[in-house]
Amino acid sequence: MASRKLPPPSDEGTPAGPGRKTATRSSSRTGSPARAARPLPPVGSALSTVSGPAHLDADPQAGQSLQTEAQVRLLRRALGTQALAASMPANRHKAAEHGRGQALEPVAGEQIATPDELVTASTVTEGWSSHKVGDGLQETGYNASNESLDRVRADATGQALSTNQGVRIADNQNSLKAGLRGPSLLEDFILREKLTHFDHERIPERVVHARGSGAHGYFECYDPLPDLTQAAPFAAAGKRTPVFVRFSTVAGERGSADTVRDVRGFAVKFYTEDGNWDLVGNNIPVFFIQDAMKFPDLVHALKPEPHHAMPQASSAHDTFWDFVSLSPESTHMLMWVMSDRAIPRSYRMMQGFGVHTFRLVNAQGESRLCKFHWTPVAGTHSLLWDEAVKIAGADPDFHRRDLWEAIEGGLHPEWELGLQVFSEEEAEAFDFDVLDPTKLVPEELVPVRPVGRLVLTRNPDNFFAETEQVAFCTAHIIPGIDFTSDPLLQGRIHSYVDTQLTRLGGPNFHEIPINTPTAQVHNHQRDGMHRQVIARGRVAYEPNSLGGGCPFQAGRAGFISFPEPVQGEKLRAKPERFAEHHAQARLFWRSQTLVEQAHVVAAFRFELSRVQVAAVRARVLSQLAHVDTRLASAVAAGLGLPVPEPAPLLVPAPAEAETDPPASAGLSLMARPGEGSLAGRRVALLSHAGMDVAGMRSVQAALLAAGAVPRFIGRRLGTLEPSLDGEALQVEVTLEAAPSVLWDALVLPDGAVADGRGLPLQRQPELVDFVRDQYRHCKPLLMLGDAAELLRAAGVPEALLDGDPQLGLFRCEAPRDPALQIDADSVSSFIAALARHRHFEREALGD
Ligand code: HDE
Repeated sequence: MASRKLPPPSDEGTPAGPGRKTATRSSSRTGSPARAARPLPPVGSALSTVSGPAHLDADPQAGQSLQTEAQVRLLRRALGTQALAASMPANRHKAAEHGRGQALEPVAGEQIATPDELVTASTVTEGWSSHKVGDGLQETGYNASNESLDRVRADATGQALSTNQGVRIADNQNSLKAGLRGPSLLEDFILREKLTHFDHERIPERVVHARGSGAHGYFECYDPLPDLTQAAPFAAAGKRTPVFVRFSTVAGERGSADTVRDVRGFAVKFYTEDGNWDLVGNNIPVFFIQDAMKFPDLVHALKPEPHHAMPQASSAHDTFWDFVSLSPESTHMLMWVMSDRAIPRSYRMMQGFGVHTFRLVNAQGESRLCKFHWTPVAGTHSLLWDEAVKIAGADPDFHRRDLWEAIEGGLHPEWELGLQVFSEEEAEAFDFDVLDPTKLVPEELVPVRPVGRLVLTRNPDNFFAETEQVAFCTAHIIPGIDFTSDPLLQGRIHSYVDTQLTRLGGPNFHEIPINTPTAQVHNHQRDGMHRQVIARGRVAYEPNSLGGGCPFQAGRAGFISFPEPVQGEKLRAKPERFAEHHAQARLFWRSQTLVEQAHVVAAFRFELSRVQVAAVRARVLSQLAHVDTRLASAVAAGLGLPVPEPAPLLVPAPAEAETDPPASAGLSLMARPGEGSLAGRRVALLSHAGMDVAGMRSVQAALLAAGAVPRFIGRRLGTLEPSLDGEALQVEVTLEAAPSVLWDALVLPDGAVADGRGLPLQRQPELVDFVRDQYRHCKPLLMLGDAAELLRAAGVPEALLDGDPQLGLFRCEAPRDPALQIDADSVSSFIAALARHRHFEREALGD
């Protein structure tokens, strides 16, 4: 039984809406004999759908002599329509379609109010109600499909199975057969509907960015920015705009692993009252190419090679490096992609960038240029390559799980939005072109101004309906934001809408609930595959008088493109200033710490060692030689190659090729350690029979209080033998289910010398490996009591090569008497070290 009580359906053709009277001959509307003496209006024409008299009797009393309610309503509509059309004798705004002045100051369209809703309705029977059609009393001028997602959220609790036509299914186990052992019958519509739907469950995956995860949340503005932009999200301090955000990898297919080396997508859909604004960015502020014309080539080179469809989700193959080594403009981006930016620890711990230079436009029509930056409150942290590779096997959903778990656990991921705002004149003075998407604007030239925060508060109900069907389009902008002529951005304005036509099956993808704006949608676009909206009325064109001119153009209240002066010849070529390709790659290299530089070298070595064609390797090295000789020689050494001559510069670099500044601190991952919280950090509490449970429990409590996610991990699930203090412990997860790479830190219990069966822990290879990997991946370790023994057995050195004491290894005398507190100082030092993420000083740099 449906829980919502609806009024009983009325018979077709019977008016039942409030205030509507059933038409009978005795109805007061049908008139008294005295009234019947009045001349009958041309009711036959009102009842017809073609042609009509030269003049309609506009006598408001005319309807009183009619016989039925339908006649009354039809005539009422005909009279009202005539009056409405007559009130617009001409298209007064035709002149406003011409000339520059009109473009800058478009007029608002003419709007005529009609006192009678029926005049603009599709039918005069819209008030004839039933469960299905409703009572037709919807708010005129309103589009109910813009309501919250609740309107399409379905809940089957307490409901019987049904077909898609709502017929209840008696048996969901057996197909309909001619006899128990006989063939299935063609008439089994239940089986056929089920199989047919299943057969078509998949839609094409995104051409790029196929693998992703999304979440709902809000953007909150710190201070209004009326001087800069009229964009709705920045209108008032504390204003919250709902958002849906999708993070993604680029190269891999929908089911590929999260932790591959790749750029990450960072796409934000703002549902503003002025329409949807999509800021479709990446976690790297620059791109491989400078012109949309090269995007299909780039992606074809990056994707699995077409003959054998390998490798999956990896740039470490010949075609990618062939392409980029012949495209020196990609050198800067390659530096970022070979850095640890391309293997983030979590979506929550990476920056986001709009990449292109955009425009902000204020209400006075003044414009400034702008770059968008998202900075994670949790800081920028990455995995190590060895870890990323192992995680891809241990948990391919590592980033998806992390995001989901954090949000479900109430640890709402947060980023600060910052703007770099500058004028066209300032941009002219830079030694690069701001329309070139392979260049960033160093923060030393233009500081980042914080303007608001993004908070993710809610996971989607359904991955397909929301995360898969969400359609981000760079063309989705709102008043206050505008494009620049960046030739990569210009191509994207086309591509995103276009790709949805195939992926989401037609031009109505904006009606899929996750894509519908919260702003009202009214236009004359009609029909097409999967149309949802039932547009009321007969008018689907503009100008019109029959719909009272509605929907009318908004004039100054609508989107007005910034009147950027454009002139010149029609040319297929790049600006000369786009020819410089290495200065910002060098800026990036110089701005990295030694550890980060070592990781960049290792990544180039790895990728190029997977390449088979030696000439391609050499060509990459000849590009790196332009960036830095130390970088080029370190990569060359790993490949057994000599340091090559720098590649000839086929296009002379512009004179001002040196970067200003020579280094930019903010380009290092280490520049943003975060606010020091442990939110969502996973800590393994190693457990075995005979261990000291009380000590571990107090560490567990301290970690939980700090926001981390500690879990007891052991060789087997189940209850451990009671410990010395008699406390039993449930193992929560096994070493197989969650190997070392899935944890941010490790705590070893007191009593580590042997497990309850007397088997020395040192002789248990999986434990030794676990400890070794934790150490190798520079993670903090806390050892209670005698646990240091296990560390020694795992071959973990107690001091660094240069004799410095180890950082990130903490010892703590755990009292076996549960009444005594564990050494709180060691635990807090361990927690502080965990917040710092890693102890890279353990890594032996060099070679
Ligand atoms: Fe995209 N890109 N892209 N891209 N892109 C797509 O749109 C494209 C570019 C980015 O989570 C596609 O809906 C062209 C730069 C993200 O759903 C497609 C060019 C940046 C996402 C497309 C670029 C991006 C996409 C594939 C060069 C960073 C995922 C499916 C002119 C600023 C959005 C889809 C999501 C997705 C085209 C370059 C970011 C084919 C033609 C630069 C985050 O339309």
